[in-house]
Amino acid sequence: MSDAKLYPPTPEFAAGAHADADRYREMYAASIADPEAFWAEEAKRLDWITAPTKIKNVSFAHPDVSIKWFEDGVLNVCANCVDRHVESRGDQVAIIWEGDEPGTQKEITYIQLHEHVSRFANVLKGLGVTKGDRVTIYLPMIPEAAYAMLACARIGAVHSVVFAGFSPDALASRINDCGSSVVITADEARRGGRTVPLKANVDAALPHALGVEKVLVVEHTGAQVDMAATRDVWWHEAAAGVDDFCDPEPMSAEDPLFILYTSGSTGTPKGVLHSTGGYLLYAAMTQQYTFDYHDGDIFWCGADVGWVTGHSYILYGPLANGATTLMFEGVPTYPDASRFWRICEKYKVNQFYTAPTAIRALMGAGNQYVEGHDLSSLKVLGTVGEPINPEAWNWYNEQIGKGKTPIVDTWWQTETGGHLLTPLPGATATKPGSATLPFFGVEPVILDPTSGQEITGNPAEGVLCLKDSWPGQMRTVWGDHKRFVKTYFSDYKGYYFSGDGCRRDEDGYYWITGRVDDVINVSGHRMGTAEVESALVAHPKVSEAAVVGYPHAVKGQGIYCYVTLMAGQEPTEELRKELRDWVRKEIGPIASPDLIQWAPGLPKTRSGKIMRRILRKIAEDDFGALGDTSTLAEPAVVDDLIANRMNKG
Ligand code: 6R9
Repeated sequence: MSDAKLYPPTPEFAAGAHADADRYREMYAASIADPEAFWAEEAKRLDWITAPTKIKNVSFAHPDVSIKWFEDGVLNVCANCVDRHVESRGDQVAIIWEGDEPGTQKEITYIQLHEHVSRFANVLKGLGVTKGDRVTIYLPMIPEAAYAMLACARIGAVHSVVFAGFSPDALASRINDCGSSVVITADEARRGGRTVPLKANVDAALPHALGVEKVLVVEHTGAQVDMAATRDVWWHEAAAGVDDFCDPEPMSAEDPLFILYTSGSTGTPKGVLHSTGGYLLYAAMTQQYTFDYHDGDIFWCGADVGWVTGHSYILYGPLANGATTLMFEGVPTYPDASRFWRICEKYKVNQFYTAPTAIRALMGAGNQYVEGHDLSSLKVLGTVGEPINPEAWNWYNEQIGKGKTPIVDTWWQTETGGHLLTPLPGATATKPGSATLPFFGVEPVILDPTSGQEITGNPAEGVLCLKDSWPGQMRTVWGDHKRFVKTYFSDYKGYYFSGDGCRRDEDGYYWITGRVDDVINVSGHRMGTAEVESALVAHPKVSEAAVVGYPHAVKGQGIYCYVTLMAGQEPTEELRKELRDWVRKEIGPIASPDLIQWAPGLPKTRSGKIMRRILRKIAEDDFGALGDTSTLAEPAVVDDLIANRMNKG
């Protein structure tokens, strides 16, 4: 694919950009040659209470793996995102909020943000929250989500944001894992003209999360909700009784900033822990360079704050840089498929960042939804979350970017805090479908999955690992450092293992080929197949289940479930629907099965291991390539599965 069409930056764009090709090369070389000097200099972009003198202290090879950046530095994340802008740009809008219903909007200046966040911090203190405590945030995409996160950072509490689409069970397990005693929620969320009963979900979760002492409730839709007398507190009532001044807590650079749960190939979701100094620095720097962000730009990241993309590129990165960041409550297709473009036009958005699944859905809706909207303010377009297919890339480029707006395909993970592979819009000639080249300080390597040896030279194909640390890297799995070491550092000693397969072409460009583990990527949402399986087998009529991904035109991957029923159960359409609803209830709507195939048996080895490789091939409609089936205990099972394969959704 090295012959793929190249889209170089225009000379005009390069001339005005933070980095052109030469600058990128120089800075990249410097960042690898002397990381200490490079990052000591970059650290100056933050306001430190005590500037760091110890820059990097990392060992990937140590049996316990230790990662520390700027360890003797002292700072406060909220002061960096809010207070320091109050003097220089206090009246500038910090957050533009666009509600689900067209016509509902708010603009919050840095001065106002400072007041809201300070009050929020004082309310949390009043509820007994102190430095190091964990606070679970289960909120819709409303400004209060930003206030809540920044308020935690202000007082040194560790936030754990749980996506508002997760079920009460998923919420309870995340509350329990990190031991939060306070939950922040709203009466309801609003999405695409519908409402989600968030407070009722919290009420349903709390009998399974007994450590919660206080629930702070934001009034959003005004719906009637139950309030438990001693436990539940209305945010607006509590806020009326506190001061709008609250000193930011001095934090060590290595103190935890937040926990964010993410799916792996085994077990329950992991609490990815991010640090204070390194994370903020990396989010800020990537937001500036990857999107070529300049003062005064209107920046829109269309993710949800429940995912890492929302943390780094709605909140922390843009606000650390003093940007105007746009927060959108709704969905791309409500009231119709022109919503994104209407918002871009309305606010004269300069940088727009979304997921390939949204681009594919809007492409499918037709160009009439784009036509007639003035998109001339757009300077950079971004994508994230999954590989982007060239058709979607071309549509984005032609219809939205009008053939002259650079597209940055950013590869990164919850674990990485910010972009690791990405073009810089003034520096990198792009190729549709490639995340191109490493960001400053990032050393990607491709390893042979069998020998674990680095494949040098081009082209190369194998698993993607990182040779050394970058400041935004996660520090541990909350409460389980052993799991951190085992998940990321044990398969390939001395490297961080991403879990992704990757190809490097003749030009040294990286092409992500997808996960090599049992993680699937559905509409840019990451999910462990094991989580869906355990939800299915929890149903009384299900005896066994195996879940794999399959190619899906809009979602990227769909969820394909093989289900074996308990003896005597009838495989009916009603039961299919019941199982779909069951999984939605157990995990949330994003985990809803696309296809359920009744399987009288699952292909297993003689030792009883399910042969997922075969199930994946059947789901992909690739029967010719089933591979070695000699270890199957009952080969006839496979013939049955092939004969009854479900049609693609
Ligand atoms: C930020 C985020 C991480 C996984 C990652 C990979 C996939 C993300 C991608 C991409 C191809 C891109 N992924 N960006 N694949 N091209 N530009 O998405 O974090 O939810 O943790 O998912 O998503 O498989 O390993 P997270």
